[in-house]
Amino acid sequence: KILVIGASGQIGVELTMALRKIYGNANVIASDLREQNPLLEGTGPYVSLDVMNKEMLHVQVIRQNITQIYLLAAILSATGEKNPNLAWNLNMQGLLNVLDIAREEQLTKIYWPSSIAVFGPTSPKHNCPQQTIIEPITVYGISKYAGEFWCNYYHQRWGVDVRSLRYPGLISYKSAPGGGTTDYAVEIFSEAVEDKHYNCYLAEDTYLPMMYMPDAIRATIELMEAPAENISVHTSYNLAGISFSPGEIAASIQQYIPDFTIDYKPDYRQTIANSWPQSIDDSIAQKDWHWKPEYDLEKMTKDMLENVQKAYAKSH
Ligand code: VAH
Repeated sequence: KILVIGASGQIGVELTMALRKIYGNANVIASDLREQNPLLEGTGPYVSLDVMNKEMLHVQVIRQNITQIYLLAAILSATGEKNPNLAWNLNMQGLLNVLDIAREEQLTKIYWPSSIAVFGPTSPKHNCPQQTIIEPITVYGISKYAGEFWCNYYHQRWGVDVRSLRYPGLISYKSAPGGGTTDYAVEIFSEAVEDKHYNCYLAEDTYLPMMYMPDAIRATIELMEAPAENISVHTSYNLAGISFSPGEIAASIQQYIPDFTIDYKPDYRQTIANSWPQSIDDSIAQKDWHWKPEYDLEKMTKDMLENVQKAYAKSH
């Protein structure tokens, strides 16, 4: 039985749906501090849960006979800079609570996402390798990097099978992101459809590593289903999809919406974006569990626009 923590979030909703498809609705319990996402309503069990409350979490794990946990509750990079203490406390304590319970209850597998935000200004900008200089400048990045070493520690010391991916910025239409620096690449689609205009908070040529959600979900499931002996990285795997800039994604949208316009007014998030690599080397994921992304910028833009337009037509 699987428990998904943070199931109402951008990744949580789609991962819960994908896991339910594979393992059966009743075997995947969605949980969140927030209300259940409407997309999950009626599709399977839901419990209200605060990952900071270790006792409550522990009781649920025992009561529901949980054997695997996917921990997706976190505060992202931009929100984290507004409230560093909260970001550190939630991102760290949440993970430690789950790892402790995994050890005590001998859970079979844990999933915890890291991010390309672990990298900092001194890391290589292009094809950033798995092992390199890592000096993050955001509290989110610091918490993810520290978390990676906690995962590795619980694996080495107590044999906890915890697996992790350094996600790039994720683009999706089912459930909105919240508080990330890469959120512009999601907002740009709804603004293009609704207003034919977008005010972008990053500069035109800010290249960042990105990925379309179907690829991210498939990567997660492929990693979790890989035989344990294939897993050579016990901190977190580099993962790559597409790299593009606001200027490039705007041009890609203009192929479908020719009168779409965009303005660039960089804010504090520009500093965060500038500190990250522009592209990622994920050759170890390719080698260990045969990772291969499916979506390029063209294919993603087409699918995103179709779905955002469909949702817009429905609500108007
Ligand atoms: C953020 N989307 O912007 C997240 C991500 C690649 C960064 O982890 O904070």
